[in-house]
Amino acid sequence: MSAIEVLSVAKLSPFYQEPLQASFTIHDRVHATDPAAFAALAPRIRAIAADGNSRVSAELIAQLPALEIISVMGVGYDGVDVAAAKSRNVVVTHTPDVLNDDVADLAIALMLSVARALPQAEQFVRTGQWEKGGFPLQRKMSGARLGIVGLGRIGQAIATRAEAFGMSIAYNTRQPRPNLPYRYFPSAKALAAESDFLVAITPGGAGTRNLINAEVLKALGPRGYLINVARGSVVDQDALIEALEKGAIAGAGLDVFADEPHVPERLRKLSNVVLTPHIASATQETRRAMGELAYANLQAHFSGKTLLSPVPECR
Ligand code: NAP
Ligand code: 8YV
Repeated sequence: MSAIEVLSVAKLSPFYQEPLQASFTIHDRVHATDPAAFAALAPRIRAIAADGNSRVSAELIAQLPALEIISVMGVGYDGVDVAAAKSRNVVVTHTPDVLNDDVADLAIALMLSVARALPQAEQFVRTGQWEKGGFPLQRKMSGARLGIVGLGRIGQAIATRAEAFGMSIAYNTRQPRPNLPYRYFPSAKALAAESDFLVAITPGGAGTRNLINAEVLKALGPRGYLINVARGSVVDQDALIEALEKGAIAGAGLDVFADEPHVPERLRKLSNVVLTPHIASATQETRRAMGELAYANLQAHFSGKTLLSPVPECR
């Protein structure tokens, strides 16, 4: 298959890059680094390899007349213009399910970290402050009220873990899930008002932009924590910083940000936040599984086999 030419639009994980290189001819980010070379090879590109943070615009798709498939190594594909792809019969695939455990684990870790002030407690020991007295009391997570905005694959994995912490679980989605044993709220604001911890785990993109806004944060209130493991775009970041600075909410655990990898200094300076660099799926095991699935989708496509995991719009 090495004659098949693939444009990679991100610095891909070796778990995706290496099998790709063994099977296809890869052009690594040429569209961004060498427009002249890209113009020459664009007519031959039959696939795009991307990750969950990649932008694949209608403009890029339009420049690739032979494009057949966009395979994203990530479950989120909000950076891909799926409508533009579909209008050209280009199929889009992603990597659902294989990362549910890791992302749910990190959501729980952020909840515990921010409520129990784990980064500060760790520093307290390292800097010798313990010698001078005990660490201030923090907030109990077990038994608290958890609100999940987005009860899909990952949201349900978070709920399962939270059950073991004796938390009462409620959620908000556009469509209620009556088959699940959790209380439904028709809006994120109504859910926030009844939550101690509010976890955002929806897709990103236009449909969820600033879903968690100033009103939702106000409803969450001064004893409430926001956890965002979805996309930075899901939360109004300016409103969040203001709420954190004023104590309108108790704190936040954030894995994703509005303009990654840039995190505003105002946010970085706050002590009531725990910040991680978009690492929810970043374990060896899970990134391997994601890379294998992203690669397997390309292999299946070019072998005439059924795709393993097309995005819902392309099924
Ligand atoms: P999924 O199974 O498709 O679940 C998405 C959930 O969001 C569904 O329950 C959906 O329900 C709900 N939803 C969509 N739009 C909504 C809205 N406007 N208001 C309320 N709920 C809404 O997706 P998943 O596999 O759980 O992944 C979710 C997202 O997590 C990904 O798209 C990605 O952005 C993010 N993620 C982040 C990381 C990270 O590294 N931090 C890693 C993996 C995934 P309805 O359709 O009924 O509304
Ligand atoms: C990674 C993610 O950032 O799957 C997603 O949607 O956000 C993460 O798993 C990324 O996609 C790794 O390629």
